[in-house]
Amino acid sequence: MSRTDTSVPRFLACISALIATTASSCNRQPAPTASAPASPVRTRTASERHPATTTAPSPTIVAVDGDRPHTVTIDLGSGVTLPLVLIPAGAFTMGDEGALPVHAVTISKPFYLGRYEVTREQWQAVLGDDPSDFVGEANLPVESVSWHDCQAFLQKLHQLAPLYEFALPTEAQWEHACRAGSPQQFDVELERRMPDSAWYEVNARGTTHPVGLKQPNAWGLYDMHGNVWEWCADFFGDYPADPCVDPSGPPSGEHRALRGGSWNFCATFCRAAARNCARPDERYNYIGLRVAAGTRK
Ligand SMILES: [Ca+2]
Repeated sequence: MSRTDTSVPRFLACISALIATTASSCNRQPAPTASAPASPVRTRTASERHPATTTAPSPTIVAVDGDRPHTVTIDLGSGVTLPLVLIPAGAFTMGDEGALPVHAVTISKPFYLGRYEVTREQWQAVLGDDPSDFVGEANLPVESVSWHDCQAFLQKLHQLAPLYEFALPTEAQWEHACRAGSPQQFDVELERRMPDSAWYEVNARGTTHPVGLKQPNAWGLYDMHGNVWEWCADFFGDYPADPCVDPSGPPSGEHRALRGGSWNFCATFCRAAARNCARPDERYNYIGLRVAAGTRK
């Protein structure tokens, strides 16, 4: 598999990708990178975080639909659950005119993906703390979590539900799930549909919102567009030009990939193909996560 020029430093690659995905009507939001965060937010220390208030959960799988479940719901204890949707295998065209090169991708096997962004109460049920800047409803998406924080969450989640291997989705898995079978390359209708399908800078009123209030996509996933950016597993880097199967990004890098846009970004950043990135130790109140999972063999 060949790749485009990888001699560009990762930091510059990150910046250039953001410039490429920024429409002329939306060029006042700078990139959320180490040197230029996208909004006036801060990274909080552990001592500033909200104290733990939950006891140890007792998770079990509480709902399976059929022999090959379309959805599973994992019990995290204390009445908190984590619904997952089975995403089918399939081929799609990854990227668009703002995220080049457009290339053919095959996802070779089904996987599970969170129906919603991980919420404050789910994070607290698993790890016992609440790092979010925005407090209020328990089903607000968790934010102010680093990529490394997410690994700790996923590791603990696996201990609680050992039938599943939990991970962040790859960028390819995320975009496959976001497109939900749509062949459309550049979503020209996105601006029109955004108020119904996403919390973004036009309607979010400067804050996150409880998950699941907007219309889901064709595969039943909520808030794939907007609310909070979602960490992906991949190092951030240039796309391959050739067709590939189950791509997982470059082997190394300084930044990790982000997808989906957020409450403080405009519509073009919420495209299925739009890319962003941040250093894995950075925490911002517009970055959260969504869980991917496979069945353990
Ligand atoms: Ca989102």
